[in-house]
Amino acid sequence: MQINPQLVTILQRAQSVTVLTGAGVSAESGIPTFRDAQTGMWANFNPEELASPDGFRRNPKLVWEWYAWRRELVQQAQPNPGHLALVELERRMPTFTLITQNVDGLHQRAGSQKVIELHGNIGRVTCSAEGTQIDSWDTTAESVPPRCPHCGAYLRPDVVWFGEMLPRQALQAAWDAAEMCDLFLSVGTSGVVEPAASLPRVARQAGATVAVINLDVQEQNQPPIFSIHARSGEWLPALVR
Ligand code: BV8
Repeated sequence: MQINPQLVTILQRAQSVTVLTGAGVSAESGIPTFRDAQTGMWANFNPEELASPDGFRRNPKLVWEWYAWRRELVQQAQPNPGHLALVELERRMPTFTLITQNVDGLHQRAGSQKVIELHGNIGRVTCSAEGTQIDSWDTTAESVPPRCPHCGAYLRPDVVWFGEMLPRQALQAAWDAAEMCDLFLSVGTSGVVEPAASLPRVARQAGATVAVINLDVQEQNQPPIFSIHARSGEWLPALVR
């Protein structure tokens, strides 16, 4: 795969690179993206309803089971060449920030050191009443979802649901990283979900070159904006080759 020579030159000259990833980066690890029709037993459910406080209030058991199914997929998944290329880019760049919307922890498993998780992590569980992280709970209990060992409220995945605020520090760090970079890469995201979707614009307005790498974009290279129709698992390794 050929990388646009103008982009190669920009990367070579860049002191600071910020990357935003979405579900498309994990798609090549076998994890369905949000916009893919839900597969199998979840085909009839709208992820934006399941991933919401109302959805959890309405049917905590269903939502807990949806996350248990996704957690299983994540545990069986392996980081793909796109994740590994971002580890190499982090090693190479004087200043590098990886911001992810993904909740699968695959960037950390690939070896990325500094990952800003805007939407939390499906591998962590919190008390739905106190918000405290819970590392273990009584798995023999009948209750689904399990109950908090401290207060008895339902446990929930440590992710940001639609309609919930993002972790303030993570969002501020992401905003700062967008504002101070020379090159901003948006990879494998439909750019629908706010406030993450605003980060490329923040970078552009601060003077950065912005490259969007996605499967549902038209190829169009008008520096300082590049739209690249490519698979993240092919394009990112070619970038760091
Ligand atoms: C907030 C964790 C302030 C959970 C996620 C009305 C009421 C309330 C809020 C709103 C409202 N209207 C709008 C909002 C704001 C809302 C929002 O943006 N809604 C959207 C749907 C319009 N945002 C929020 O609610 C956020 N909070 O704003 O708080 C507030 C509070 C109250 C009231 C108002 C405002 C919270 C958003 C966080 C939601 N949680 N995840 C979970 O995972 O279960 S978001 C979820 O979507 C995932 O994190 C996912 O990553 C993310 C975004 O999707 P993408 O990553 O882009 O994935 P997607 O499937 O969309 O696209 C994949 C892309 O990859 C595709 O383009 C595909 O072509 C491409 N692709 C596929 N394969 C490849 C590839 N590209 C390259 N290579 C490949 N191989």
